[in-house]
Amino acid sequence: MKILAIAGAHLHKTPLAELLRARLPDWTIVPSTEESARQATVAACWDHPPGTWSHLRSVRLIHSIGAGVDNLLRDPALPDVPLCRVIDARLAQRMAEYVLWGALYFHRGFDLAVQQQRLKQWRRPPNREAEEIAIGIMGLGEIGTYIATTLLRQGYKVYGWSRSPKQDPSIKTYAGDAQLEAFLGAVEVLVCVLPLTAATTGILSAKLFDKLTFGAKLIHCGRGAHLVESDLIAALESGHLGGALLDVFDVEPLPAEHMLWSHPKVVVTPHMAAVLPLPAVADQIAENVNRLSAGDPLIGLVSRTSGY
Ligand code: NDP
Ligand code: OXD
Repeated sequence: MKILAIAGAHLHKTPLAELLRARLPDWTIVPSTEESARQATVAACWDHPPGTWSHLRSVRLIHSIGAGVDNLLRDPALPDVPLCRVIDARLAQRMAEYVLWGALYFHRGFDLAVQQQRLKQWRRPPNREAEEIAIGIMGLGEIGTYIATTLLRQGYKVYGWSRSPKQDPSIKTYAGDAQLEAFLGAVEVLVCVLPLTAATTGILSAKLFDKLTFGAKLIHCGRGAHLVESDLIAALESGHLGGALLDVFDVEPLPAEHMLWSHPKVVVTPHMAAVLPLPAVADQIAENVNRLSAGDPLIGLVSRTSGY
């Protein structure tokens, strides 16, 4: 049966179904909660509702509508069928723009200027060359490598950390837990674009912050659960961390009463670092549906063992 189910309450209000119908004219596109979705062989998901998999018992391909798959893998009922995620250079470019903005914000002292404006203080922040600023990227995958290239082009000194060793002549790379401390000690702006897995949950903690140089800044656009928020606040209060640009949170939307909203050293953004336009998402899902039918290799296939 050529039925594709869309799982995720907010998705039903978007034109995703129409975009998929235009690309897959011989497929029936239905919300995952409909009776006919029981026969669906493909599911496209973001924040799928509880009980999805007891309803969609015929799926042979599950496709995330974003780059991350942590919300899918967290579900113990997830069927053991190929799971794909979105990979797109435009998504990586948007993330790189976000990180570049953050790098400039801290490097050029806009953080200080904003704080001083509140106090009506006229004081020039130090003027430093980009090449003096060492930026470390945690996660050198599709997005992290794009960010590295963007920052290098801007003149920054770039360091990267990943699970497996990388051979990249343009940046200094570190791999695995054994080299994490050396990586952290080398950087003054830390960027997190890791996937959320068992190994990376809570990685942005006091233990990690202590290994950064005094006054280091954090740009976090991975997942909320990477960050131990109370440790971040303590590190900001002690001055060990000089500031943070945060795009992702444990609870999203960030609750109105959360102290991060008004912390003077924190910029809060609403999980906006990169949102891929739905036509691009639909293109990849349709491509993978056609590949599945033809028995061709799928794009963005996730490894269940590594969790990303
Ligand atoms: P990839 O799978 O392409 O890359 C992941 C990188 O993280 C790889 O370099 C991998 O190492 C590294 N990594 C994974 N686990 C570990 C570990 N335990 N220790 C060290 N390094 C590790 O993912 P993407 O680049 O496509 O996306 C990364 C994440 O960005 C997504 O999972 C999502 O959470 C986040 N994201 C956030 C968005 C936002 O708007 N805020 C938008 C899009 C994505 P190796 O190379 O060795 O495998
Ligand atoms: C994603 C995201 O994973 O938007 O695509 O966070």
